[in-house]
Amino acid sequence: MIWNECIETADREKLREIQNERLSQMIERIYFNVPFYRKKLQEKGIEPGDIKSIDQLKDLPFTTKADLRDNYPFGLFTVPQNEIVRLHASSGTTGKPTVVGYTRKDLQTWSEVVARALTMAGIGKTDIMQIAYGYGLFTGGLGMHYGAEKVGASVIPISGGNTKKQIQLMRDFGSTAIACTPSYAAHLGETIHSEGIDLKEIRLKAGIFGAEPWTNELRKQIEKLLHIKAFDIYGLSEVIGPGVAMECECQNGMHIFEDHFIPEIINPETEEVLPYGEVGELVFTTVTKEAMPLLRYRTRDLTRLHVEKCACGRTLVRMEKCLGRSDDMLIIRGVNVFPSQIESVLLEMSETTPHYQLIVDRENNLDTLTINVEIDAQFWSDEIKQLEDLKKRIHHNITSLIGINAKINLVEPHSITRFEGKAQRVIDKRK
Ligand code: DLL
Repeated sequence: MIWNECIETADREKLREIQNERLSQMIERIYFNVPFYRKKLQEKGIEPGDIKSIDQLKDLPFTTKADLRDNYPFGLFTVPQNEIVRLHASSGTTGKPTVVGYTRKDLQTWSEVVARALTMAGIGKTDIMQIAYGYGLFTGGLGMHYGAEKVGASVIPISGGNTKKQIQLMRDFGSTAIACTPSYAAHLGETIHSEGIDLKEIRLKAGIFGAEPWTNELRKQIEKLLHIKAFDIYGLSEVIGPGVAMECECQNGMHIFEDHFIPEIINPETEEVLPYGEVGELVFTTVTKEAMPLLRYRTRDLTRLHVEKCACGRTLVRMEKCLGRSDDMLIIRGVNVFPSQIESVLLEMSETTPHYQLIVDRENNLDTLTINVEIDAQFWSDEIKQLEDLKKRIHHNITSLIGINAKINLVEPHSITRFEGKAQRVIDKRK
């Protein structure tokens, strides 16, 4: 089923017309209402009436996370406070949070895109949906919540954490769908198994996982642990929250809701726009947002776009699973390493669990990488030889993929910290 057939399967020419018109209106809104944007546009000699087509996007200025911080908290809002009905914020690792505001219409847009996303995963009126993303300033909980209500599912707003209670409600209420981070889904699955709960008592059929990068290998593990189909959902608070893009049943990339969020891929160094199919940084222009529209917002997420029509019938562009964020990319002795590459290697091996930790340090002016790998209980052995063999295999597989010599530590089952929200797998001691 398709939630908004008219848009999701629209002819690309028709979609383009919608985008052109919305972009032109958006430029007008930000020019007249946000001093920051007026200045930036004037610096490029652009007047509101000049922009008539999305082909002109490439000539427009970018917005970065630093711009959001500089205008903290409400400097990029285009409407007065009395039109703002919700505020969210993402914590970030340093300094002030990034603030986002929504008008009533923005909240409707948000529910609409999440409704489209959930429909892609086959979720509707007959479903009981457990929302285990955090509720609060994080957009995950409330964002999914209103979309799930819109499709008519019975929503369980349990929020993140409290694993025992999650499992109890899952059994007692008969949840058929769950939304949480993929790392937490893996933890839930493992707990169900370690508690000896019969999977027949669990009615889950679909999981909506996102908010952090995850590999197809982790997908397979979660699907096996929970007997579900696992879907990838992408989003970021600055743009709206969850529901910027979502996988359909074909699972060959996430369809971007382009009538609201126009994507571009750029070379992060030269800022030049790259053609479909090339890897680069994802940039979004939010053409319908009222409270805080963003012009060419640099997400730092690395991926590529595909425009060919999908077998599901949708014509919306697809983005591949994120490789990672350019700021999560580790440079170890000059070699670029993404945590997701290491995850793929580890999870292709049956002996390891989806829990690992990367520790980067510097000794004698040389970068070092240590990987703590948690071993599945079935394979944890008292025999040193057996563990040594496993360690050698992991070392070999990782070195042949990333080309650097990592120190591998095998650690006992259940010894690596579990996260209820986004997992933190990298400790970079060089910083
Ligand atoms: O994580 C919104 C969200 C909530 C998305 C629930 C999906 C589900 P932020 O906290 O602002 O918002 O973090 C946004 O998380 O730029 C990506 O780096 C990463 N991210 C989000 N979804 C995915 C995904 C929410 N499916 C940042 N795959 C983004 C990879 C993701 N990375």
